[in-house]
Amino acid sequence: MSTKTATGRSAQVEEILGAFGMRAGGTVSGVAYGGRFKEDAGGAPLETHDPTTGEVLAHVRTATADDVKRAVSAAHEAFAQWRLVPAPQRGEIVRRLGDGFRKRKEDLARLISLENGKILTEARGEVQEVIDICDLAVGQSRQLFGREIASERRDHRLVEQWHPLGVVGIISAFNFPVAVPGWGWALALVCGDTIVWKPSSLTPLISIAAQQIFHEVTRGTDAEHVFSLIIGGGSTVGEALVADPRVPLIQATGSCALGERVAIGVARRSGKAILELGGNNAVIVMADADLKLALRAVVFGSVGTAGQRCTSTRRLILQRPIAQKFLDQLVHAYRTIGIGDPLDEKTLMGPLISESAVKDYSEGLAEMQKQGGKVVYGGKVLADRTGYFVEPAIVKSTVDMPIVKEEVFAPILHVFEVDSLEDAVAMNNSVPQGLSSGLFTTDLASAERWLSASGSDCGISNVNAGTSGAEIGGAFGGEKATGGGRQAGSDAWKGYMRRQTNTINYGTQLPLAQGVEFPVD
Ligand code: UN1
Repeated sequence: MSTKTATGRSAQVEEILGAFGMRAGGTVSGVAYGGRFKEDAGGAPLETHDPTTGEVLAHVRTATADDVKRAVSAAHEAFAQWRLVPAPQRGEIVRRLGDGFRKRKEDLARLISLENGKILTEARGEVQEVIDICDLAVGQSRQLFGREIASERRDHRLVEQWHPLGVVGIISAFNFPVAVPGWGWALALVCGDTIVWKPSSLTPLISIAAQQIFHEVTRGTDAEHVFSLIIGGGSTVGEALVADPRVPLIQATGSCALGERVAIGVARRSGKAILELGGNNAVIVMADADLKLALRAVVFGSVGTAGQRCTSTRRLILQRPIAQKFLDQLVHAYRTIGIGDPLDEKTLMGPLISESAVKDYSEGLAEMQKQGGKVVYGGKVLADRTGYFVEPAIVKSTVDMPIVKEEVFAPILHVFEVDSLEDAVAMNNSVPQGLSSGLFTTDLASAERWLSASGSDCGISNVNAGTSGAEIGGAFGGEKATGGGRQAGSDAWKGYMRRQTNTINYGTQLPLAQGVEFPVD
């Protein structure tokens, strides 16, 4: 650690953990159901690390497959009552949840910065994202409506309504330890579902803190038992959750490989999945673009969160006339990025999450070079300090490099040159993933072509805005290998409910649809 003395740092760590009743080197339970933490959880012990120093932050008691069964049973039982609570009253609980996060915003942001390594402003933004989705869900709780459809039969009414679905399993990743699962909590709860949450084992303390907020907010209410936490490995806890037929929906965020396991596991029992998997997001900068705007968006997209967002910009496609100029400006901007302690307000890039993430970065870069990529900036692991720090890297690549089709979850940006918008769009669409994309141009026709049916094939497609940092009001998710799921705003709530079509005959005859005659005396 370069910016603080060891003692200063330890005091800071104690203070951050202390805000949630935890202490450095202590042991905490990562299992909670039925409204309380289980202090005797007996799964494999887990250590969580401070990515800034590499030191152990705390030890966590994890769930066994039996705990998962018990947590699902508790959630299943709670569902029987929770689904009967009027939706706007469920919304009231979610309003209090949002207020709970508002009250603890700074404490939680500091814990996120500590355990996840993202810089403070982004950590605050992440907690804000939970608050925002709670606000949205409160309004939504009064708007869970179906349609009335014109019936072809006299004296008949054809309607659809939406009912609570059941227990929702939420599997979330380290990179957005509260915002992305928060999209699920907020919507699932107003929709009348109960939740069993399996967060990433890389950020257990953050999820324990979130669970505490949940307990504080719901103690003594109808919602006391609706939210469970099961920290533990994917092969025990994750698989048990995915396989449980009492969990009709799994919301999962993570790699494409994880998504495949979840999709197959859930399909085996005809469950539903909302998947948000890998991205391989491109920004295209046309020669007529406002380059200043584009530069800021590309730097935030590629270096922000140390390149560990699913929406991080991984490919930069430059139109040839401005390519060299833009690349020079980008390299210049990269040089000014302060890398260091994420809790220091001046830092723009914190550490990667783990030693294995550093390995993926180094191996990814080595493979890119082997395949013909040229590193034009960065590429080094910062060995002058403790923790998991690397330089952000820019690599001049070619589309025929197989690794360009993969999501390397690290701050590495591939740069390409193209002649036309058509070539740029084809390049954007040439990877297996389809999450986010952005075009920078001042030409209206180019912008509209980009957004048309033959433009970007991604779930998120922007004009003069980068690939990351979406607002919660829109539906979030992507196509192809990204999994096709949609979360957060728009009508994503429908994914957390079951639709029922109702035909009501208020007449004295029984006319059959499609004109079928079936006389019975
Ligand atoms: C993710 O990285 O899994 O759009 C989600 C964004 C954030 C969410 C990222 N609002 O970058």
